[in-house]
Amino acid sequence: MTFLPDGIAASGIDGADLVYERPAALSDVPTHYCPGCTHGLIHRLIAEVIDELQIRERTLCVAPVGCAVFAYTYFNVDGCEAAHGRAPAMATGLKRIQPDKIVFTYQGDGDLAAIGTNEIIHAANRGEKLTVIFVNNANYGMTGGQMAPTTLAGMVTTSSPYGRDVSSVGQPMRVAELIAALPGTAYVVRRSVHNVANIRKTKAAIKTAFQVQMEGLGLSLVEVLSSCPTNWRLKPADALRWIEDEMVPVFPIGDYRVADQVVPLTRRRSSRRNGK
Ligand SMILES: Cc1ncc(C[n+]2csc(CCOP(=O)(O)OP(=O)(O)O)c2C)c(N)n1
Ligand code: SF4
Repeated sequence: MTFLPDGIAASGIDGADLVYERPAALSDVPTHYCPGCTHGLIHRLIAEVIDELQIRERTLCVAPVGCAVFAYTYFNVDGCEAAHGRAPAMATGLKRIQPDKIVFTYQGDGDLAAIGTNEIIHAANRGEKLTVIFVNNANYGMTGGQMAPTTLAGMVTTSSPYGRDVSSVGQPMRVAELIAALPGTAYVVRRSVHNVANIRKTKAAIKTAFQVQMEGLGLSLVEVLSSCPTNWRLKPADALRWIEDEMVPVFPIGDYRVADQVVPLTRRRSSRRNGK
């Protein structure tokens, strides 16, 4: 029997007409994310990629501390919960004892760029063969919207009520640029999910990042600009516009490290898209 949410059932749409299915790599559980939050969307992109690469049975997820703390319940893969910021260290251990597994961390900016800065920098420098999905929403979402290393200059948060003062706390940290400078990395890019075109590009980048790990090429990291309508005090659609207007100029979308061995992976996909 096809499960139809109440709204769709009431609309009279036949379940047989639905083509938008839940990826096998996502669990069938209710979400705890706020309405309009793009964490769930990013989860879906990762799950679609895991399905397409047929790696569900050998993928391990390392969940962070932050709004994605329950990520291990949403992905239908084996998973672990790491202490605040320690996901790359835990992932290193998992990958080293089971090199045939595909190990990814899913981390917010407070988790990765504040308390976990040390872990990510050293994992990248060592060239651990991991995939890191780094969700940048410019604040500490889960604990009430405090200032994070990625908070924009002048941005008001619960712990910077007069706006981020860069003369005392520094400029927003550009993680993709920072990590790309480390020699152990193979693929480091920044993407965004504020509109459909960018969502598609984000999915392609996540796929490349997993393929880089499958080929054993080095650390791959995809930074994703993500919305936090609740703490930004914006409606979901306005939050997406805020990403485009305010975040993208500070955190430019782009490729920051694509190692020579990774280039053929990206070419293969674009020639398939062009029907070659
Ligand atoms: C050692 C430790 N310090 C602080 C906390 C409190 N804490 C939990 S989540 C969080 C912020 C997470 O923010 P971020 O990583 O940006 O993720 P988001 O919630 O925005 O997705 C903090 C400070 C904690 N759980 N453990
Ligand atoms: S607090 Fe922000 S990041 Fe956390 S679930 Fe809500 S909207 Fe998403």
